[in-house]
Amino acid sequence: MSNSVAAVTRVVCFLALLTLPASALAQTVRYDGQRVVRVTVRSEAELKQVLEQTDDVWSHGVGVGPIDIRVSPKQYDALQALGVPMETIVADVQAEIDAERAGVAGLDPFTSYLPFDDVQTYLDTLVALRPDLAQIIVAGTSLEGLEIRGIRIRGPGAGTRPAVLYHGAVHAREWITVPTILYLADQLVRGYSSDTQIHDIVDRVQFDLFPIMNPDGYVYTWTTDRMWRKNRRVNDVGGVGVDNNRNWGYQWGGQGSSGNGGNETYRGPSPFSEPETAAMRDWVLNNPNIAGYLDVHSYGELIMWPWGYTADYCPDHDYYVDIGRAMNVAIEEVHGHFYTYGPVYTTIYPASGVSVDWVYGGAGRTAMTFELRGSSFVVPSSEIIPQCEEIYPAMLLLANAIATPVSISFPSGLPTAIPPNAPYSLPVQIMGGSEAVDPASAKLHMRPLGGSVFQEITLTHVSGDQYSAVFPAQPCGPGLEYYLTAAGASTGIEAVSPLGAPAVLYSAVLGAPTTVFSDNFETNTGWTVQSFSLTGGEWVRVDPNGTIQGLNQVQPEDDNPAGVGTMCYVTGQGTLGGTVGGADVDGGPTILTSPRFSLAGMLTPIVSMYTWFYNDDRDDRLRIEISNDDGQNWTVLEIVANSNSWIRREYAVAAFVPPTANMRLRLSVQDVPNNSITEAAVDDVVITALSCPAGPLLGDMNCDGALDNADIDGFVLALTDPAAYALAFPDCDISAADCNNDGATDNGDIDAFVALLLG
Ligand code: 0X9
Ligand code: ZN
Repeated sequence: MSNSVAAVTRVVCFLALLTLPASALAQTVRYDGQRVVRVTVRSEAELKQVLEQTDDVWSHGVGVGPIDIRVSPKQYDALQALGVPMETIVADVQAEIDAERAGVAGLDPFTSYLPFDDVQTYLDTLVALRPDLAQIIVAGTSLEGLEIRGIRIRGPGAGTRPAVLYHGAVHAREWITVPTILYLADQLVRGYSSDTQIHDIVDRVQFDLFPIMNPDGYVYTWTTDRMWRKNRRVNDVGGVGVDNNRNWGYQWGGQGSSGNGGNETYRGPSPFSEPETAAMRDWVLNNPNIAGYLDVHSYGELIMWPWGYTADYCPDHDYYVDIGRAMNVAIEEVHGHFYTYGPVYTTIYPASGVSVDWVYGGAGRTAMTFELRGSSFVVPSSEIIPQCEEIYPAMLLLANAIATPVSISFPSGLPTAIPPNAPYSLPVQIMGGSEAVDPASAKLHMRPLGGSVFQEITLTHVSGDQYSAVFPAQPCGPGLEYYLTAAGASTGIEAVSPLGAPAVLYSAVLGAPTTVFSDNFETNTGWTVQSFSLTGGEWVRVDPNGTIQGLNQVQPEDDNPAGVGTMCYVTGQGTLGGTVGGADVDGGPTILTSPRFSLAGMLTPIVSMYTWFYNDDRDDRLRIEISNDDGQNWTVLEIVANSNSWIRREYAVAAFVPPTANMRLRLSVQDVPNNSITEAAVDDVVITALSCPAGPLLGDMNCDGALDNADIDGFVLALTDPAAYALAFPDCDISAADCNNDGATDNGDIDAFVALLLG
């Protein structure tokens, strides 16, 4: 068949499909009796056995640990025979697909899923509603000749402005991504005239939104195979489909991509070999005002950023953390769903040739990616609306972040503690971005920790872009929360720091942090070990010998690298050249208990420590507990699951037990039943608290220890003639006159003094 005949046939078939109601489009690939299981893989050897029992890995980060795989009944039986721990995520894939298909109805993208053409029609509908705001954009053409269509939304007015590019359905089967893009478009178009926030962002930012980046794959999931992921390329190396999220040209071909054309993560023959990725690349390059990019996937509830190809942090990691945390909070506020955030490599798995790596590393734009809701690629249509509602504020947040008119930063960092009873000034840098800064607009907003009303304090302009946020004198105590704002001079639009404020805030304690207890385990400070029914792996203080299982470090080779020295406590010293099972915990528990320490009278005591915990089958835990009655009763601080790296943990003691003079900590581990490799370690235990300087008794001007009328003369003298006061009361502290605690001795203290005298 010639190419043109093929094309005509395709069009005819396509038209034939269009005349049918969507629900009549029955996919021809069926998944009867197939299920998706989450298997906990315990070793490299087991991983090989497990992968032999599936044709479709749903989580592409395969390794020791949990993985999701689709299996036939026969494969499921084989897994059961292997005895690997697993749970069923989807009981019947075909039933799930059938239920989804039965629900397909009408043209509303938020009550059920829409086929490719209906998505296009919906975009046309939105454009027709507000042609003054919206237009159809086409990034290019897919391999099979479908348009990659989107919608551009921007308020009136000439001139370029910062833009964002968002798209869904890179992976064809991730249907829930499509309505989230449509929902954003819908909100912006319909809300422009009624919602001032939408009006404002649509005037400032251009939104280029493409619901379906992979049209051929998406159509194929409707006509033939609901579980199709890639595009529809017939590969020269065999197999069908290139993974459009492994085909981008930054560090293409590395870890987490495949050279095998039949593989779900096939990267293609060369970077940007696919028309869909090339079209998106060109869209980014041809629109240099695109400053923010978002690639929407499912599933897993994740917020991610570069890199995918390496575990190293990208240069803008801190900036991404700021946005990621604000998104996490914004999402959780809507329906309580918690989206984990971090770089692709460590948050989901290594992946090379992914879109965000190129858009950030190759084109220099802010690039993020989501994994949406679900425990399957088939998500019930009843979840479309809540999904759209919760991801919408996060989508707006990225647009806001890239379009902030000015930027706020802290050249000396942020304080964790502020000295009490005296004004404190924090250096702030405010730089112009798309606009100059309005210096008078720069403000500090602060409130007592957990308070409800913010006090507004205008920043002092030092010079140029340097400002100073002056916190008024505050009494010693748990502290305060705050955020900063500054506006652009021409529009008055505000930037906030931290992003997402006031839902997200900075905080600081008031007082001098002191170390109550600190142990790096280089010497014996009196920790004790007690074990029950233990056959191996008792807590011991050593310079550890590392042990390895497959690719995983089981016992660390070194003590906590962030601390000093070489020693820490581990559960059984590894034997050099020995097996991993030879020195891990068997039976138990084995319990490590600290010496007694006192937290009596301490403000906001904090316990911190570094722990290591490896458990290959994920069913054992490391328990960290605290006692305030010398070890008679114990309260759990945390139950730690597998996390085989040195991780710093921190606990605000008072949130668990009232601090007393009889505190102890303990860590316990067991492997019961004894069926796994279980190793724990602990290092650098530090306990800090705030101490409040004992100032003079306020108002006690003759320093006789009592507050009475005999203090009046001294008070008057202190206010009117400090030098005379110092002469008359040589042993007393004039700051006792600062009765309103604002750091100054002045007329502002009179009312407070009178109030103190009157009791
Ligand atoms: O493998 C992928 O491409 C992504 N996971 S998915 O299940 N949606 O296929 C993860 C790669 C990086 N993450 C995103 N780009 N969301
Ligand atoms: Zn995906």
